[in-house]
Amino acid sequence: MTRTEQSPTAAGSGASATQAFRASQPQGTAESTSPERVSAVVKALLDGVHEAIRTEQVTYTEFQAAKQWLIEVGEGGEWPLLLDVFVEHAVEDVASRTQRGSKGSILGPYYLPDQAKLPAEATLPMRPDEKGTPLVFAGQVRDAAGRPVSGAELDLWHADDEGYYSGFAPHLPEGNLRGVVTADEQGRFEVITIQPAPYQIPTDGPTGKLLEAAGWHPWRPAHLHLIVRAPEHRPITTQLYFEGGQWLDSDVAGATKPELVLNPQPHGDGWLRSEYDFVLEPEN
Ligand code: MBD
Ligand code: FE
Repeated sequence: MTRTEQSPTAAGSGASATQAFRASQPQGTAESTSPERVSAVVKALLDGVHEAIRTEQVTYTEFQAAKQWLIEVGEGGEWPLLLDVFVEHAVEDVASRTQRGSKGSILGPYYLPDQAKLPAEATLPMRPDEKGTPLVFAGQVRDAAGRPVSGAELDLWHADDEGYYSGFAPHLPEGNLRGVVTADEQGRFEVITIQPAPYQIPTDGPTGKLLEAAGWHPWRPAHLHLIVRAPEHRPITTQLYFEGGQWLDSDVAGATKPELVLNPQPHGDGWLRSEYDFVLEPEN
């Protein structure tokens, strides 16, 4: 076995994230963008780059270092990680302007489709000795008029107690801490899982190298990822954080919102329980 197969290195998770992203993309997305649109967006982007170069009086040495680093981002398969950490929150901001249901947040690089289908009361797939504080996550999905959305789906995924995601860290079983929960007739769900740890950007890859070079910390606060969907409703991609959690005020990915913070309460013998309700708006 090579090192990347045994331990969750940047190269391992980066390559997997690139593969997962490619597999998730419908064909023809780029081809369908009009020349006018490409021209407008790329011009604005380049204007921003040129402006930064002039303002900061960027030197040839710095320009060539940047080129070298960008090549490494591609070679390490870290484009999904880098873009989701530093750019996606602005795209989500634009998308959310037309969103009236529950607040959304960024998808990030570690979503995997087609996970285990689970009933409304379920335990996420986990190892028999899964570490971490047990957490009951319960709530209800309603529509904009306050009616329960029967049979809504919660596609749920999160890191383990060491901050690693299954599918992107070779020591974890496939599908660990991932599942698609179908809510009951009342739109209710109750899921048993464990509280995830904060996530650290791998320090041994180009994204980590940039963070270190800039003196920025590499952390995201602990979070649950969700896509909540139901027929004829606009799906919500979101994340939920934990009250008092470290890095909540300085998420490296800039993806926290005050509405997305859970406040879990003690629930029996060392367990936590948290409730969160979702509101889905009609499609279009
Ligand atoms: C994550 O776990 C994540 O959610 C995002 C957005 C970026 C990097 C790692
Ligand atoms: Fe995440």
